[in-house]
Amino acid sequence: MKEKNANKKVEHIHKYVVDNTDKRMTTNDGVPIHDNNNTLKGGERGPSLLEDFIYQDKMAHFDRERIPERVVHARGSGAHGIFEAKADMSKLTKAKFLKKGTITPVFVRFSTVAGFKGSTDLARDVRGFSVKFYTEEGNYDLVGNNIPVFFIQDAMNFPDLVHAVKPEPDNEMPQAASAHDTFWDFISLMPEAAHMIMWVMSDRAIPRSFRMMEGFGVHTFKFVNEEGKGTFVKFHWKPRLGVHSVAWQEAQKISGYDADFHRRDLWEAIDKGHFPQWDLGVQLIPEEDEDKFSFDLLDPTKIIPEELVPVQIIGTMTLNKNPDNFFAETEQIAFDPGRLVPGIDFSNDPLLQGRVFSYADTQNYRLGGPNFHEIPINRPVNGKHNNQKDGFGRQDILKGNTSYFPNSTGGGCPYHAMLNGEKGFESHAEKIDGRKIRGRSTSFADHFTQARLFFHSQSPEEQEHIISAYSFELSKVNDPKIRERELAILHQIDKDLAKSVGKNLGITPPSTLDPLTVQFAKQNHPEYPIQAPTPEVTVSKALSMHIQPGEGNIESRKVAFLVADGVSKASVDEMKAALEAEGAEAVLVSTHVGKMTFKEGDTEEVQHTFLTDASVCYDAIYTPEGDSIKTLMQEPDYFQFLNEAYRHCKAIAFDKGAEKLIEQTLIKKVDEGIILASKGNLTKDFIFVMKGHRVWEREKDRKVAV
Ligand code: HDD
Repeated sequence: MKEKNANKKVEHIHKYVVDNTDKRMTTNDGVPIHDNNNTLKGGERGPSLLEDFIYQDKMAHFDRERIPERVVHARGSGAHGIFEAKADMSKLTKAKFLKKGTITPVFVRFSTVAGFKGSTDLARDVRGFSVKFYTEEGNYDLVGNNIPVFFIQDAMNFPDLVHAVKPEPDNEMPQAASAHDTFWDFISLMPEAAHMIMWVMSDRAIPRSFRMMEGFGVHTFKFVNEEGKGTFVKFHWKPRLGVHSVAWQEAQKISGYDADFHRRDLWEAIDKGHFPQWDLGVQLIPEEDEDKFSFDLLDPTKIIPEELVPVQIIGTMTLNKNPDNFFAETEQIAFDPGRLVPGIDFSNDPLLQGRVFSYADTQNYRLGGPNFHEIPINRPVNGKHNNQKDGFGRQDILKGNTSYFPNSTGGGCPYHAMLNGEKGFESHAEKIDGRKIRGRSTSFADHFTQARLFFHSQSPEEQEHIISAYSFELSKVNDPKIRERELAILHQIDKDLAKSVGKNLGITPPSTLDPLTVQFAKQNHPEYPIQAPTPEVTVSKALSMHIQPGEGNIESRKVAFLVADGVSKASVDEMKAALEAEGAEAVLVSTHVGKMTFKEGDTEEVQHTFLTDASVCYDAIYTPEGDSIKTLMQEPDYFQFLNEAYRHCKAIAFDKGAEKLIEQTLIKKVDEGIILASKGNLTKDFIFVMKGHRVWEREKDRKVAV
């Protein structure tokens, strides 16, 4: 078979793909079904008969169609793709899939964390970024997030964190939201969460698209080379489309217009051939430099600023095929940071060490037992050979009478790699010498320096969004003591930040940490609070998402063309051609679906209307010229489109004759993001502004509230 965009894994699972086209319906045993509408009855109006095995076959399967959703990251979307290694890393790692020029199939799953499986894509939340590499030496899973740090430092706290953020246990509210008492109670008692929370309150937690977010392995891992030498490594995924977000008010509205916004965006992009790409970057730290920094490399609440250790690009991932079946692939894929291949190893990060148990354990439960490795999407492309046998759902038929090792009956097979002079996975032979303790290193006790670094690295507009996010979330908290406790933490990070949030909450921020916060922190660090070490950098450019007009690209961005019958085809076509030349997409939004007639007499089918769509679902807005302008003048929802786009700092273009519509909007100033045909080059200027993602300048004096 040669499927479009096939790779070794896609070919590997092809034998399991079922196509019902032209096939007769059968039971699960292959018995042809004559009538799939009626149960077997005693007489036309009579009772159903127990012997109706065809009904039972159908219903019994249906009754078991749901499996437990993931305890976290339940809501996700996935795609197939390939990873191409592009740099020579052989001095540092023996991982074969990282050998320059090697192409490895991957399956990626993006997710939100807190919401249930059917919750909105646009929740304020961390996004999961999991990649399964089907390498020639087995599956390697890089199970990361779109935020480079984590809430907690030790896996022991993970169930508590998740219980706190999930809907509250008595009334199961709220859904897919952290804005509630139990979450902020936990967070305000866990100062180690301060850094991650700052990221979650930033626009990073409401991405424009899965395709426009970074991914991070979070922990420090290890590369191990042929000689057994280790090098610390942090993994970064850098999206080719740039890192972009929506605004919080947009996120809330998008959830209503299209709760599947991110899922649809990924699916449609791949379907249309806009294959999303990420470069894989690494920060490398020689083992000798482990103690060189003001923070601990093993602490998952810390980044290594890119100014200290630059990110080197070592490969590129391209997602180029949608799954054939959501459940079989995206739902049943089992990720596990404990799946390593030779050349990559864990560090001693206590969060990572704890994860290694949890994932395999949860898959055993969620996927119904120990044979989840045999589900097609989870199978390694290089095959598996061992003496594991039996168990629920076993698929492989193990040949012969031998299922133990050592054996002579099976010729000693499957054999240990070492017996044949080959090499299997060998753990990095790190020297370990310590007492057993339940505790934490003092080097993990500085909780605020990097939260401050993040806040200070943001643009003024990004900082404003962070202030609004804290204000929104804490306003939803009912217990005033919790609000005040969190404000005390903010005061430790940045006094102005605390003051601004405090103003919105009607509280003066306390100047010292709450005694309860200190009491809990002391349980991990008896000497808490410590004197924070001096950081190497206080601002890091890589932490801000903001770019200048013209700086980014507009590939696959969606532009709403606001039209009605009588619109000029020439005006539509010219802008469309210019946008498509840059990879962007024009979508006609009109007063009605169905046939729309152009001024020139041609017609076009329209799928989107002012009723079904809103400007929050688009990146930029264009009003072409034509007789349609008269209709739009009478259309309140047209003005709502413009006002909202203006509020959210988007590029808005008007062709000849359309600019008079501005008078009826809330646009009071024709800034650089309002592009008029009468001033300059309409298409070029529009694209230039779109390339800056938003016209942030506008936030300063915008007075529009829609
Ligand atoms: Fe986790 C799922 C990412 C800490 C326990 N986690 C899960 C997924 C992602 C992450 C992306 C979804 C995988 C998928 O798409 O199927 N988790 C992280 C990151 C963490 C992290 C980046 C910190 C750096 N997780 C973490 C800890 C524990 C877990 C400390 C427990 C000790 N995570 C799980 C889990 C999940 C999971 C319970 C739920 C479903 C699954 O594993 O497959 O095992």
